[in-house]
Amino acid sequence: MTITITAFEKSPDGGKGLARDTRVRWALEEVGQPYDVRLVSFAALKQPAHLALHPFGQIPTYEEGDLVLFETGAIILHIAERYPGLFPTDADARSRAIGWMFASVNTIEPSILEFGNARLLEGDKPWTAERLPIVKDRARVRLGQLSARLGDAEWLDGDFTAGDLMMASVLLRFRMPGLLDEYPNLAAYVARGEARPAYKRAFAAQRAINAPG
Ligand SMILES: N[C@@H](CCC(=O)N[C@@H](CS)C(=O)NCC(=O)O)C(=O)O
Repeated sequence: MTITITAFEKSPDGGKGLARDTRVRWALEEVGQPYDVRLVSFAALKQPAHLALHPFGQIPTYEEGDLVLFETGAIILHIAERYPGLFPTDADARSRAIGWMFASVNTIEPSILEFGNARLLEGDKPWTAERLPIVKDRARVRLGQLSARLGDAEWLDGDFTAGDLMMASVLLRFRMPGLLDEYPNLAAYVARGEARPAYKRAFAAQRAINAPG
């Protein structure tokens, strides 16, 4: 069955892999599933045709036969359940991997989104200079906790799983403000993710659209 995902016609990050279609591409590359990409403009995201697929008018979406999904956590959970390669066979280990997927989007990602909003959307407000360091420190708390748990391990819980794929994808967002490099083990963890051939293919595919030539 053909898999079709949506991605930005022109990603605001210019192809640095931060747009969330990259994590879906990565998952599909890990499990060896081919996919088509439908590019969507910002205007089209908010039009009825796209809103029928994604109620919040965002990318990525995922279509496979009659199935339509939005939310990268749900999409990657689906891919990991349907195709071998991203979940351990042991049932408990699989549940723990799902736990890390939730942690990535529910515990770690909000802190970098809050920082981004404070810097970009509220950057001109009089309170920004005071608020930014507070928000940045809040992100550091989460990164510090994650760093302590990862320690010297290669991946979060044994072999690479969908939990690592999600976590490394989320952590990439902490690189640009310089936060990731404050935690060398997390920076190395992300680099291990980026070194995977499946990630490289996913990154190259999104980059070819957003930064051709
Ligand atoms: N929680 C959602 C977030 C999706 C999201 O924020 N997508 C961004 C691109 S990475 C988007 O479409 N932004 C445009 C908008 O919100 O108008 C997920 O993980 O899929």
